[in-house]
Amino acid sequence: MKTIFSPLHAGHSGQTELVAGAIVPGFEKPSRAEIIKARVEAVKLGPIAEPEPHDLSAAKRVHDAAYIDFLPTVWPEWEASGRGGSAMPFTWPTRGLRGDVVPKTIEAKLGFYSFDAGAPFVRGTWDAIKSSCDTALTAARLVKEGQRAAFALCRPPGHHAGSAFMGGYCFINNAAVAAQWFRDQGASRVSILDVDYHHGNGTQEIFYSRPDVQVINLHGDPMTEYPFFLGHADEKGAGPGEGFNINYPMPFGTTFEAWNASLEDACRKLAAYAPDVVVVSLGVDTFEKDPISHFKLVSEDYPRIGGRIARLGLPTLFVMEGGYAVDEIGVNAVGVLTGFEEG
Ligand code: Q9C
Ligand code: ZN
Repeated sequence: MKTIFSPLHAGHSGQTELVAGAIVPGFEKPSRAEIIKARVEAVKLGPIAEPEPHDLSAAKRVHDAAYIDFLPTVWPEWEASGRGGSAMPFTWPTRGLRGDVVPKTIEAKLGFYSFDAGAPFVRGTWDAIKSSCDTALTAARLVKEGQRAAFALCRPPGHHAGSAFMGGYCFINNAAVAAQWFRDQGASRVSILDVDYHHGNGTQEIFYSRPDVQVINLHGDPMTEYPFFLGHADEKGAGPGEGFNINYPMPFGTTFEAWNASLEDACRKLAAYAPDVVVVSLGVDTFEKDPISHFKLVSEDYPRIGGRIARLGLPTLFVMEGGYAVDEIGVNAVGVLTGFEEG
């Protein structure tokens, strides 16, 4: 299958994050995408091409226009204000505060458009966000034009970003933008299968009241795992979307055997929905050596995941999400893709 990749991701580099009370170098770093790209080349998965630029109208189909228009202003305003380090918020309009007035200070605007401090900006961040979205849309077009599958090697990832908020390393929800693009191109139904270790809270929020995009998530139980405030099994969709959001929260220590039982159930529900196309939010932070996660999948499990997805027999867009064990991220992520091609 073809891979879409943009070198512009590399400008989103040197971010810092807050971990257990300490400011540390970000886990979501450029080498992640470079190592995956090198593995795509090493196994000869297929050609690698750069994304075509798109205007922001596709992103604005699932995100608030004001939120998208804010993103390119963040770094210039942060820098002009004399602030240093990575641009990130400190204050959020949580319960008891006003969430209906956009403040004027850049740090406050970041809080207005975030749910955590986990999506830091540096100088090259906007160009990376834009190229990541373009990557998903370009790969989506390959699938629409008849390819069985395509790989959007997106960085930064997207599944924590909601209609009007960033967080968890995510800014634009690349998978959601692609899913909506398929709908706008004539697909009747689209399924999003999110196998990243973390719950894709942004994707769930975007499609929660809609029957035309099925959202299925396999993830660490939010009672004990980030993003904590969404991802429970009783979140099944609202109104016309009731029944079209499906969550599989799992405990720390989950091995492939138990995880795979959730995948099997998910694939049956997906097949019953009979979508025209599947968008896979592909995170490999389920890996046993992932530095921020607590599942126990091993490298041999990833091709089996790809094989099961292939047996759905549906056009499939893979969109890269998380995975922080950089030494094995190429083997694991591309393992899903080679498993798909052999399946
Ligand atoms: N103590 C994705 O995998 N963890 N995002 C924060 C701070 C945030 C993960 C831990 C994890 C975000 C796309
Ligand atoms: Zn994740």
